Amino acid sequence: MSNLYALFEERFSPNLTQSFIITKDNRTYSYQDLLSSTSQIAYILNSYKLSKGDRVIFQVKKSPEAIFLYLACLKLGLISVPLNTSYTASEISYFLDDIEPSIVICDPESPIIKENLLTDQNQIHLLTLDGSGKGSLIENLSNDACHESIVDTQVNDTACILYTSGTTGKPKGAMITHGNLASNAITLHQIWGFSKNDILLHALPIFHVHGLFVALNCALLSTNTMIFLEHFDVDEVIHHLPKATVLMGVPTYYARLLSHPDFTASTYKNMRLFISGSAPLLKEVSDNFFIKTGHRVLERYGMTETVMIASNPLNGERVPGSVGTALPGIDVRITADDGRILAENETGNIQVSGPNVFNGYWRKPDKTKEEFTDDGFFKTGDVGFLNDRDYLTIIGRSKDLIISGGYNVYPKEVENLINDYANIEESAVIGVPHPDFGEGVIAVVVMEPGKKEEFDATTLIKFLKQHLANYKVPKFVFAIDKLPINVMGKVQKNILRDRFQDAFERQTIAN
Ligand code: MCA
Ligand code: AMP
Repeated sequence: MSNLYALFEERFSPNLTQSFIITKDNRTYSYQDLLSSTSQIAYILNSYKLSKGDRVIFQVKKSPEAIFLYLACLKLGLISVPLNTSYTASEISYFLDDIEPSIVICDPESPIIKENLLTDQNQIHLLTLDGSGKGSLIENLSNDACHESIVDTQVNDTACILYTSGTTGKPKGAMITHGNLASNAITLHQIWGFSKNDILLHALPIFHVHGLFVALNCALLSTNTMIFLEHFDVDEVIHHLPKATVLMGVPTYYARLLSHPDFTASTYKNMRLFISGSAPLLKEVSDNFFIKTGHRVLERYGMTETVMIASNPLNGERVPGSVGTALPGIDVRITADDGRILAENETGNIQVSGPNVFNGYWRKPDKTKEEFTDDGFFKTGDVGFLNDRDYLTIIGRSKDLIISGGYNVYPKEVENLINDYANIEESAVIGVPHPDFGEGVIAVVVMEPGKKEEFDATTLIKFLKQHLANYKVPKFVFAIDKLPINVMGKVQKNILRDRFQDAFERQTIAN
């Protein structure tokens, strides 16, 4: 049996009275509650006569019930497709067409309902689940209607599809298997020293690898208790942190904690481990955190397509600026553009292979092929080097990607929309230093000849907000006469990044 849910159930069955989730308003769910609610939701899903491999899209707020829904899908061998709650109608329409779900479960406020996105789709069942755990998915649950058996799956069967964009701006669904998730969870549980007594403060969103697979799967495998916050609110996190032993977050979390006056020694008195990932943790933040708390934040590295790849050690030297060594059983290598494998300390493309690497992009075999080398290594699109102790340092990306507060923004997707907007000839979307989000998104546009006077950043931003999740929308738009291009006709974004690098600093000063 390779079903990930079976692995979890085997671990928590002896500890059913243990608390699984404590919410911020002190509702407690035990592992017994997890078991019953998951079986009851599985019963409801199963009543729609779904088959292994059918897709279930959910765009729901964070709640314990949303976790039980994810677990019920695992249990039935259904493929979960969680969507970011800030996606707009146009973004969601693409996913609905691409994934062909059998069931969609969403918040009553989702554009799926508000903008009737399913009216033309045939045979898609629609159920609701709101942030308080209520909705049509839940209202018919009954203690007498449980689906107990776990569908047998193979390691290569897809458990989840998570969307990630790319250079064309069109999102691709990464097929993550039961085997990927199980091997990663087992490894992380071991190397980060999780035990039954850990209490994980979970403030991450649950529609990405970090919150759903790294944090949740580790907790499930260790039968941990999670303090479960709907989102990262620094005051709330500080309020709950004294009860926790582990926190996982993006670098913005650590920068916000550090600059909060109430983040004092009594707040982190029980903490054993602070973990950071999804974006580079600035050395300055890592050092200041260490000076203040005596804790060196453990930085690790991953991707949607590979889940976790490398980590600094629990015991041993945690090197600020490095993401540590490859996880056990995973190969990381550095290559030149011609494929030659590089020696230690030489900078090149980071490639990875191992049981963590996904099974390809949903219905995109050509795209999948492009991202793998002939000998089966996945091309991460990140650039870095390995030192003489095999510690990996990421120094940049060959892919055109901005990471803002841990969320990925693919410039092409934003540029495509801007270029279609009235009077704009061309645009470049870039990431520049942001004091809170690490990188912040800005756009640089060139107006059509004779239309310079028509430039209006406010209405353009308003238009973009209708089509894009908020975090992708440029915080500023600047108009210039001409984009810098190289001899190949490609926009030189590095020149633009230099020119606008203090865009957010200027704004902070202006405020
Ligand atoms: C919110 N806004 C953002 C971001 N978040 N803008 C840019 N980048 C962001 N990340 C918008 C809001 O909509 C709002 O817009 C304005 O910025 C200010 O919002 P604020 O209240 O300050 O933000 P927040 O609600 O406190 O959210 C910040 C956050 C959040 C807590 C850092 O972005 C977050 O939870 N990030 C974590 C993402 C994550 O889990 N990534 C993991 C991906 P307006 O003013 O217009 O309303 S998995 C992954 O990357 C790999 C595999 C890995 O290695 O883990
Ligand atoms: P995603 O597409 O959301 O899976 O984002 C994956 C990308 O996030 C990676 O390819 C890296 O560029 C970046 N990333 C994740 N963790 C780190 C880290 N610790 N340091 C630097 N970049 C990171």
